[in-house]
Amino acid sequence: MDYSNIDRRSSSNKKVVAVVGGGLVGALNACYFAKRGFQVEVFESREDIRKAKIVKGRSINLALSHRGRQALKQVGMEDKIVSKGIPMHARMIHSRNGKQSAIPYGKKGQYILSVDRANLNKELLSEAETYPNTKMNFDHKLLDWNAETGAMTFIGPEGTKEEIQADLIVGCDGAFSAIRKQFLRRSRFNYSQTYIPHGYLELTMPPRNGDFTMKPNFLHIWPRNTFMMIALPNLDKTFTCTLFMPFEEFEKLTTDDQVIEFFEKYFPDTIPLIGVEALKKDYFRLPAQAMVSVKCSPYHLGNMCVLMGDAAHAVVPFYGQGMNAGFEDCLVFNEIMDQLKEDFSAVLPEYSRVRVPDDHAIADLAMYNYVEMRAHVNSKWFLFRKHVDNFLHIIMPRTIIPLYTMVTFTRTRYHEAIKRWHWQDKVINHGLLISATAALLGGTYLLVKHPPNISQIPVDHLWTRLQAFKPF
Ligand code: FAD
Ligand code: EGU
Repeated sequence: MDYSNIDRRSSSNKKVVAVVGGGLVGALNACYFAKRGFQVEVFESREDIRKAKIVKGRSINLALSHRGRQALKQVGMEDKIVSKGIPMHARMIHSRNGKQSAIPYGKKGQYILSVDRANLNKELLSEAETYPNTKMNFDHKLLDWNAETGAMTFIGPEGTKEEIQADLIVGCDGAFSAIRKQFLRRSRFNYSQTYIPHGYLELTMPPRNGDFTMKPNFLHIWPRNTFMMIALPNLDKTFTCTLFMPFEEFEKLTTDDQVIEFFEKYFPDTIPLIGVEALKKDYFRLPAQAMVSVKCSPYHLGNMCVLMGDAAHAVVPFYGQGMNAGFEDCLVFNEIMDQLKEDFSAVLPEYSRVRVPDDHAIADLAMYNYVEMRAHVNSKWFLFRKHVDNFLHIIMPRTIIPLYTMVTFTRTRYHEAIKRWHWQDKVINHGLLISATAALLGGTYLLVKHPPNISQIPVDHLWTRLQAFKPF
């Protein structure tokens, strides 16, 4: 443990920071503020998940990539989390006929990790608790807060109301943030939310003979346009499959037989792996969950409140970046705290100025990818696009960098990744135009220089030749 920062600052720094929400981003933020020596109070509406018997919540596992790892590293948590993650070096594309094709994410060392959400959350909460200046308040649900005074009202474990005051409120209370409600009443606060027509459902693929039933070090994908399934490996040798499908379609499948029929049509190779009986049971265990995209700005209110993670920007999961972006929020805020010497009245507006364009950019990218996948991504198209991307990168490694590479394996600011992507598109289109023009000119030159003697070929022969030339 590195307490050097605290020792240096704690004597002068006794400000109280209230972190509202003890989910992934809240728990990480608690570590960041505790490391700086603040008096940290975490308020979480649920009970302590480390003691809970059943943990309900969203997605069982998540893809952790570079941005998230960098943010964990800063509080000394990277190795601990990575050691319990399962590397995924490539995607495995499953075609309808059962064929599997692997497409690497990049070079050897470039992989993403499948991590268990509950474990990640527990480890971060425990890490935050190792700082003596952190206090955890579970079973504390924020009801409301006063944006004039900063006073927060919580419902405590016995149903009693508690009033609490802090110097800084950090809203990490997720996509339906209660902290954000006060922002909505302010002038010049922008807000938009969009529910996509798709829902998601999680299914478990059990191990067989104590081992994984599919190759573990891959992100398995079944792209079927409107329907899509993704599977990530778990340490217990199961896979968690996430089925994405329009709610309309979920509603059509009401009986066991319809479910099996549907899987036989679209995901036949998964039936024996999940098991017919398990599939029938799992499918109806929970209703399909909704996905929402939330954008807002600014992320701060005066010099006393700031939003991070899903509370600031819920994104659809089609880039595997929601948590990674939320973790990077903490890292960026920390960098600005260094630059501006922890002066909240300067740090908060600067954080909004720097971070809003990037979080909006990843929200847009995730939504764009959702539309793209739904519109025309079957397994052939997916394979083709990734091969083209990789090919262009190999022939022009410094000019063309695939978008997912910038997003997943670098800390290139999200909005700059988009800019660069548009620029690369232009370069590619110019390249194509130049090649086409050169081919046309070259071809014309050769024809002029060596004209074929058409008069010697019978007309009907020419016609059959022309017919044989079918470009489509
Ligand atoms: P949350 O995890 O929602 O945590 C918010 C916390 O606040 C909760 O603990 C909640 O109990 C608490 N809370 C809420 N209201 C109150 C209140 N009033 N008072 C007190 N506490 C409160 N991201 C990735 O990076 N990679 C992936 O592969 C990935 N896959 C995903 C797959 C799916 C299907 C989904 C839906 C999301 C996925 N995400 C992924 C996104 C990721 O789950 C979120 O971005 C991440 O959980 C955000 O963390 P958070 O802490 O901001 O919010
Ligand atoms: C969705 C749900 C493949 C976990 C986007 C790729 C995701 C994840 C992709 C979920 C896809 C889609 C990328 C990663 C990742 C790909 C990515 C999506 C993890 C563009 C637990 N996406 N996801 N892109 O490139 O950059 O492999 O639930 F199918 S990881 Cl939708 Cl890298």
